[in-house]
Amino acid sequence: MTRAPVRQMAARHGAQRSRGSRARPAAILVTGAACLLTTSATPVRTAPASHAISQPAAASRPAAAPAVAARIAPQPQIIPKPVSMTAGRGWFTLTPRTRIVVAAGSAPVLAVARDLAGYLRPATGYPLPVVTASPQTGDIALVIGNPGTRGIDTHGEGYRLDSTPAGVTLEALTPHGLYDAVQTVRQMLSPWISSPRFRPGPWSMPAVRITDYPRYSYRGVMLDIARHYESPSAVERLISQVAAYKINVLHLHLSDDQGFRLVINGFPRLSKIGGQGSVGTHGRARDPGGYWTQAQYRAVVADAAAHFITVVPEVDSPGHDNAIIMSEYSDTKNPLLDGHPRDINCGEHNPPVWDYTEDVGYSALCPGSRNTWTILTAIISQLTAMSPGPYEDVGGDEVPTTLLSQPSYASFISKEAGVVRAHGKTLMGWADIAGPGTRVPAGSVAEYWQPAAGTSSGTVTAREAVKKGMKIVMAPADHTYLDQKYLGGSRGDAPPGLGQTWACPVGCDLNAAYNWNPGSFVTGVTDRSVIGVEGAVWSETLVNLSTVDYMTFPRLLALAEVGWSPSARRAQGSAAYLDFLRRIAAQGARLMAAGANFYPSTEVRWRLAATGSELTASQHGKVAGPVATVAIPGIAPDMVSAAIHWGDGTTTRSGVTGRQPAGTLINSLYTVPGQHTYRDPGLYHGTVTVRASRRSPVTVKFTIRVP
Ligand code: TNX
Repeated sequence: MTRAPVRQMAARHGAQRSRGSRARPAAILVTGAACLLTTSATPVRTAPASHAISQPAAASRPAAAPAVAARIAPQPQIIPKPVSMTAGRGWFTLTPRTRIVVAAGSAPVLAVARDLAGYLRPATGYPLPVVTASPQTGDIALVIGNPGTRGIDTHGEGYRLDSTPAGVTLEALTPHGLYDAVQTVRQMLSPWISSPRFRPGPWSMPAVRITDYPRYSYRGVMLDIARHYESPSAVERLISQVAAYKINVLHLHLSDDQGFRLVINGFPRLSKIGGQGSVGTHGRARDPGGYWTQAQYRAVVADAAAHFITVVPEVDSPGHDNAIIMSEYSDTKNPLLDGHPRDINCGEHNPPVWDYTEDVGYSALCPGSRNTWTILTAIISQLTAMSPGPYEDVGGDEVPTTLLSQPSYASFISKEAGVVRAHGKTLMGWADIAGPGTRVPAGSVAEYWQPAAGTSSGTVTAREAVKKGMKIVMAPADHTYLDQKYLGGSRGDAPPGLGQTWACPVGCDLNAAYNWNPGSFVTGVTDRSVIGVEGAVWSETLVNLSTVDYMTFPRLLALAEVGWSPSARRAQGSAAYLDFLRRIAAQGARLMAAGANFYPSTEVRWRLAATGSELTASQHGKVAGPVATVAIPGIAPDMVSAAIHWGDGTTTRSGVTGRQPAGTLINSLYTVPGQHTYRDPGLYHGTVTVRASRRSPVTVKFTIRVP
């Protein structure tokens, strides 16, 4: 049975701050600006720098600029959009003296403070000591207290962020809330803050008060490491990327027809044999697959936890199980089995055969086989023991009635629900597990995947789930399946050669990911049942982390906002969507600076961002090197130009250099190459103005030391 018919069939059928000691705003601004200006050895001949992101050019403001300091700061471009944001006056600027301060006695808060320091140190080069002390002027303080969200924020992730020129206070009920606040802080700084290497700044964030808490407690990304293997380190990279947008669940799809990715004690064949394939392997020559040891799995779970991300493990059953069947079918000598494990196979082929295509719906474990339950119980008991989160996901999707009748499927799920409960976990699965006849505990979680809205027949599983007292994670494929093409059919072919179209015949770009409401998508399924949303990264066509990133970003940012921010009228052309597009325009540079691959969606007018260099000339005053680094997603280098003002009265023109956007690879950051000879020694302050068509030009400073 092929994929499309099966899916069509399924579709049918502060507490108050106690920091009175801080100085008044303007004083800090004057200090910061003066400090930068006094390093100047020669007169500065520059146009004032401006920055693509709403960040002040602290260094370019004159030393005595109280009028500027008192200006209402521009709103920061944050995703997901905070619940409330009130602009203050002036900016807070990180300096080499900034400390990150926590009150005595809380290890988890200290850990979050260290995370913040870890995020800010590489690009700023500042020491940013984490200290247990009372906050002073210029510090960032992390406080467990009452951010004013108690009662409305039922998930404990609420926080308040107060940024003034005198300092920043993050206050939350829990360390998780503080961690969320830290992610917001990162986005209030220039996008270059996410660079792993030193950038010259300035590091200013607008004065603002943010009060924020999530709409849903479950904001997930699902990664399929079964269709194509991903290493633990690749998954950890993804974890660090998604944590920045307050994603708090990583659902790992560990097993499917083409691969089983985890060592299970007592069943070494599951990984040794089951771990070898991938979609498109064609005899395993091209992609040898792979599997994780249990130590590696634990390490990923711990890494996720350090990012306040809960891992939801999934071993799909009773369908999508060919890798299990192929591994155990002839495991006749296994003392844990009864000598004739071939009775686990209820699939289309007997004996079973490998199928490395994208087909689904041809495999099933037999409900009546003791061996089936021995194997599944071992898997569930080992997975639950290694997974501290509340959920154990049994999959349960897409088993055609030609393989298992509905009663037989229902009794399989009911029995498996008992195994999960016996291991102390909450049952989770695709919404198929809510289907006719299944007995599942109230409070179990159904993940709704049908690309069907309203009352259409595909929506029935979601309503059945509600009737059974289940909670719902909304993942309708036409809004959340991140393996679907961005553009398809008559609208184009992006990305070329990658991605599926079954749920998105003309593609699903940001518009699809953003413009829907999980709480009213299916008639009768409201926020009383919905606990969140998930973006599903199915990997039939995704062969490595770079392609995973390309399909995941920027769409996951839209889902992160749908999952976190308050309900709004989200539709093509709506104020909410236009506002989102403006804010996401600032995220391209951030993703690029962090080294993430992404699709430079044509729905976004990606902002041009640049950062200047600090260079040293030769003894003879000669300098040759990049004077600035430029982020301009999706624009080829020959469309970008720069004018370099060397700070000694001369100006030269330049292009930029770097890798073109190609296939499924975003263009690189570009650099502006410069060559110049200075007559006199000194410290020169130059500026570079970068232009690209239909983008606001950006001017940044650079410095050159001439010995
Ligand atoms: C649906 S719907 C699947 C996966 C595929 C994916 C491809 C559902 C729960 N499963 O098996 O990988 O579509 O888009």
